[in-house]
Amino acid sequence: MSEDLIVFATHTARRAGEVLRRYYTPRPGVEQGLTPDTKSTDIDLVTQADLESEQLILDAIRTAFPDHAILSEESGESDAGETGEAEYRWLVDPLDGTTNFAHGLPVFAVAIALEREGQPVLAVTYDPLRDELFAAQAGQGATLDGQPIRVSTTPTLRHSLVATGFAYIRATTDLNNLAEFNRVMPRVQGIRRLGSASLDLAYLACGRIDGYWEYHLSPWDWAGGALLIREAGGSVTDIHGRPWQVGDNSLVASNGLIHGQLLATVQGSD
Ligand code: 2AM
Ligand code: CA
Repeated sequence: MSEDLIVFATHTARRAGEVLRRYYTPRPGVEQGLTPDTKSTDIDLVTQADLESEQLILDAIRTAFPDHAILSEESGESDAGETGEAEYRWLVDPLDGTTNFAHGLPVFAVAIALEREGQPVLAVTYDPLRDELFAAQAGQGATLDGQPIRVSTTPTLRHSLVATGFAYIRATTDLNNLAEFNRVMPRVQGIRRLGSASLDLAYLACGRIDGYWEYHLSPWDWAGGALLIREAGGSVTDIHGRPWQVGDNSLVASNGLIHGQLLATVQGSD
């Protein structure tokens, strides 16, 4: 993996984070020029910040790597080249934690990942408010602000702090994660619902939390975090325990030590 790619991704995520910082309003009652718009549902908020951050990232990628494909949260898929079969594809979430952002909750990130022939090979997740930058390259470990990170060594589910989330389609599907939540809750030290999947996974990679599960998210929410965790020594599977792949509809991640227990509890097979 070229050093240029990680330098590019880091620089671009920081610039996009600057955009989010500029638009972020910690006191949402006070008008600061932010105009929340509505997308598919009234809780799926799109903001100007989201679109401007995305534009910056897409422009940067197209200029630097015109033959790479891009899959981005707001713009969808854009193929590069004539065949539409690029070797590299960027997965871009210009604002992960949109609902938090729109409410002034300081928990959101820019998430940029790169796949090569369908496999995540590079990840950068940047929290612009804490100025924390998580990065990983396949086979080269994961870092937080340049320092190597590892998953936790918590040995049992009972002592674990875990995170989950409830996708926006929760009102229209039976797979709304509530039964799973009920099963996990009494068996762990605590559950957190941060509202930013990319930060959940980055926090798992650096040992702040021990486990995570969620359904129904998109490749850009998960791909970079999955690489961060694997490179930090953790496990990332689907709900059935198979190695997680881009496109899967569920993701269970852990420090590895609690993976069997967490899977069994989420599945209800324990
Ligand atoms: P977002 O802020 O970019 O929308 C919260 O559980 C996490 O779920 C966030 O990372 C949020 O990303 C993501 N999310 C919620 N609903 C989603 C949906 N319908 N599709 C993709 N991601 C979703
Ligand atoms: Ca997202």
